[in-house]
Amino acid sequence: MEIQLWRSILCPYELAVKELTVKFKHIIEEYHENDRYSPIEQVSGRVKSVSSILEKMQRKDIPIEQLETEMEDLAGVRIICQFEEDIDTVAAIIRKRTDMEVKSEKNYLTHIKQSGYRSYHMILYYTVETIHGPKRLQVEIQIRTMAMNFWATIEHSLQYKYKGDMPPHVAERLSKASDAIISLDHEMSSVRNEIMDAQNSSQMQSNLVKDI
Ligand code: 0O2
Repeated sequence: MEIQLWRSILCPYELAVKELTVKFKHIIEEYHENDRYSPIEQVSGRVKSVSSILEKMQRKDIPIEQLETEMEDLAGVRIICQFEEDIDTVAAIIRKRTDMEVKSEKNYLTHIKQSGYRSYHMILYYTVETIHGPKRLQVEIQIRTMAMNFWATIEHSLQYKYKGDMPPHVAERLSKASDAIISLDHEMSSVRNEIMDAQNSSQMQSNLVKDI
């Protein structure tokens, strides 16, 4: 297929990624403007590369006519949170929005992938306005902690390096590293809860002093 044709297919997906990235970044700003902790730490997005699309079409036997219905991650947005509990908050924010419709959700936090991959995935329907009129398309949202992202980024580059043929001892070490990431996320949440408890009790004490 000609490059121009690929560009015309992927152009609305570029717009969707740009719009959604702006919208999620704006949520961070709104929290900060209201002096509140933001459950979103960072946002990034990408349109799948043509080589990656072709590889997935071949692997999943997807004909070109069904590309846009079958391949749900042509547009992808990644939302990074500080703490694991923020992931639920972000998913709830997305479910409530009127400009995004949730098609499906995959919880790789409760159903950890064999590789050790953890993340919360949502497939959304999102409408963009193009010069040909409105276009409703699918976008994959990946929500994960900074620690999960650290693991997934390194594992993804190793998968690329080994071209899907990762030596078992490397896969084993990555699986152990994934367990360490689970412990790290739990530990950081526990530290955060302790700090919040301490802050709440000192706030209560200062309120008591004011009342006296
Ligand atoms: P990219 O653009 O390189 O990120 P698939 O795994 O694609 O056959 P499916 O059902 O289409 O299966 O999607 P799934 O598993 O819900 O999500 C696919 C995306 O999740 C991947 O995109 C990765 O970004 C991420 N992902 C899923 N499993 C793993 C994993 O074991 N390790 C890492 N690092 N990431 C994973 P792609 O296709 O890799 O594309």
